[in-house]
Amino acid sequence: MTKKNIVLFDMDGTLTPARESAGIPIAMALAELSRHADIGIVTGSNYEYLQQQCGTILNSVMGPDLSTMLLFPCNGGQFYKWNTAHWELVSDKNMLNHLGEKKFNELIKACIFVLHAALDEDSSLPSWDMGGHFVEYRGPMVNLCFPGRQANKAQRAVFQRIDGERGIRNTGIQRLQTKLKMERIEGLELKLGGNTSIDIFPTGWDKTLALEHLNHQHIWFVGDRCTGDGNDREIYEHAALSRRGFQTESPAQTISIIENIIDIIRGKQNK
Ligand code: M1P
Repeated sequence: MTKKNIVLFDMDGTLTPARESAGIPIAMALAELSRHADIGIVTGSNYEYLQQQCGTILNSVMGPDLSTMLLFPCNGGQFYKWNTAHWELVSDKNMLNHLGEKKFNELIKACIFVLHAALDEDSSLPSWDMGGHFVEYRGPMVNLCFPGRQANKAQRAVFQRIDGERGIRNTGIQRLQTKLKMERIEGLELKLGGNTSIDIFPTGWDKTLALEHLNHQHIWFVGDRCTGDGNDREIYEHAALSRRGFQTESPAQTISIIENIIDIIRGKQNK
């Protein structure tokens, strides 16, 4: 039987440090939570990153019962359920089909243009070390990553510092918007999902996509980027309408929020 409550979590900055692995304390907190509610992970990242970063939660005896868990990579554009011994892909949105091949190709060209423009900006711009794989098509979204998806931790840190000083990604978003307008490509959202990249997806394909797959009575959400242009904002606002939205600053704070949610759910169950 479906539980009444599901608690959805963002991944980077909420369950794990950005692009790093989850710790044992958060896995144990989720194990306790799974006795009271179903659990979902809703991230802008793809399935491979989710498995990589959440190994401690998903593959350890200390983690939650997997039958209580749902995975929503790519903002919920993909949906995975635990099926006895493996994660089964239940639904997968396709941005290429949605846009059509011609517009999709123009979008990829625009991404490459923006990357070039950032690097050519001016000769005084300090360059960042670069890995490969700068434009990643994930099915439900495209990710444009300035230091490259294969950049290592040190390379990402250098880019993050320069981006903080010069607003490379914000300028990238403005340039991309102008280019897309020139090509008459409408209906796309551009978001600073993580720390080094821009997520690009059709309007409405934000994290609220996950809600389409849920029939729980109470939906809770915990994320770290819940305001302004943050990629948790839309789903946070949905949960906050019924006072079930929580903003966190770190995985350590998320553990306290989980304890609080368990208390609230248990309090209601005992009434
Ligand atoms: O935190 C979610 C984001 O994680 C990565 O961002 P970055 O590598 O730029 O820090 C990406 O997977 C991004 O798509 C995702 O939204």
